[in-house]
This record gives sequence, C-alpha cells and structure tokens, in this order.
Amino acid sequence: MKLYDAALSGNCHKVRMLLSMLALDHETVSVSLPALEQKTPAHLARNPLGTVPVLEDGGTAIYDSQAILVYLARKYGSERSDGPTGGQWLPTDATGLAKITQWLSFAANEIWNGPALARAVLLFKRDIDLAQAQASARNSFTFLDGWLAQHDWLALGRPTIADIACYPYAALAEAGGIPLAPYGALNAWFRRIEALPGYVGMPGLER
Ligand SMILES: N[C@@H](CCC(=O)N[C@@H](CS)C(=O)NCC(=O)O)C(=O)O
Repeated sequence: MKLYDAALSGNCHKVRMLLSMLALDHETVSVSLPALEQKTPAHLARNPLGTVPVLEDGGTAIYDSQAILVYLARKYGSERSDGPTGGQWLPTDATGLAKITQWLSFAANEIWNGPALARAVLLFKRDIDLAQAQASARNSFTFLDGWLAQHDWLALGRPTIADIACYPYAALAEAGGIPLAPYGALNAWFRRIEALPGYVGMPGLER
C-alpha cells in the first residue's frame, strides 16, 4: 500500500492514524503542496481533484480521507468487538453504517469548514473569511462538547472511524485561533483517542 501524504494535512493524518492502529504495512510518498505536486499529471491520474490524501492498494487508488477510512476499515479492520482497540471500526448493519456516515459528513462539512479552514487561513494564508470559520468552529464545538458530555465516543459506544475522521482538525483548532480550554468533554475525548493503541501524532499534535 502507498499513501500519498502531506505532513501538515489533518486529512492525511486521519489515514496515518488508522493505518497505524490497524498495523498495516505501507509506504509513504510525500507530496509537496506548496510546490503544487498535487496538481502534476501523475498525481491527477491518481486523484482528478488534485488533493491528498490518496491511498493506492494494488491497482486501486482511493482519494478523500473519509472514503479511505471506509476502505481500510472494511477491508482490513477487525469485524470483532473485542479487538485491542475496542472493536470493529465500521459496522455492517444499516443503522450502524448511517450513524458512522453522519459523523463522516460532519468531518467533511462542519469540521472542515470551521476549525480546518481557520487553521488554513493562519497557517497557509488561505484567502477565506477567518471570523466566519472561527464562529462556525465554535458552534460545532459547542454541539460536539454537549454530545461528548453524554458519550465517550462519537458513535456506537466504541472507537470507530467516526472518531478518527473528526479528531485531527478539532484537536488542531488552536492553530486556527480557536481556544479549546472551554470544551472539557471535547478535551477528554481527545485524550481517549490519544490513548488508543497505535495512535500517532503529527506536527501540532505531539502528545
Ligand atoms: N475531502 C478531501 C479534501 C482533500 C483536501 O482538500 N486536501 C488538502 C490537504 S488537507 C489538499 O490536498 N490541498 C491542496 C489543494 O487543494 O490543492 C479529503 O477529505 O481528503
């Protein structure tokens, strides 16, 4: 397996985390975003959207971090609920799948458009409305903090790809000028994820 990766990307970090938690052998290929390597013909052949992460597995190339988490969990994740990381990462029943997908959408919408874009403005000088992204992040964190005050994990009462998908950009939010101290339950959830076997950090998340 080959992961086309950028070190500062939270989307890539989701994939790095699950590869590590599932102890999957892989090669990492660094793609320089400032040098626009993600827009080269070779990379566009893997991912016509010209972004990272991309996972190649045999003859298959998958892009989009949420899609890659689904692929890895279904293909390589344990189907048992007594595994070393607390169980299966992606269920097969309709309700369970829908509950996970709700959170994958939350990662791609609320988390991306809030804390991830606020960080992109401050770190990468993205031309986006910072105040709007920060306000949107605070709304999402108020909701998340309330949910996590009642639940240890985002879905199904155990760690799943829902947690992996939502974690990096939420935990990196202070780089977007969003203080995390007010959100006690959110911080406690970060610590639970960081205690999972196979957890790996990234720049800004050296725990
Ligand atoms: N929805 C996609 C978003 C991918 C994305 O925007 N990746 C960023 C890095 S975090 C990227 O490659 N940016 C470079 C560009 O858009 O040219 C995912 O979850 O993987």
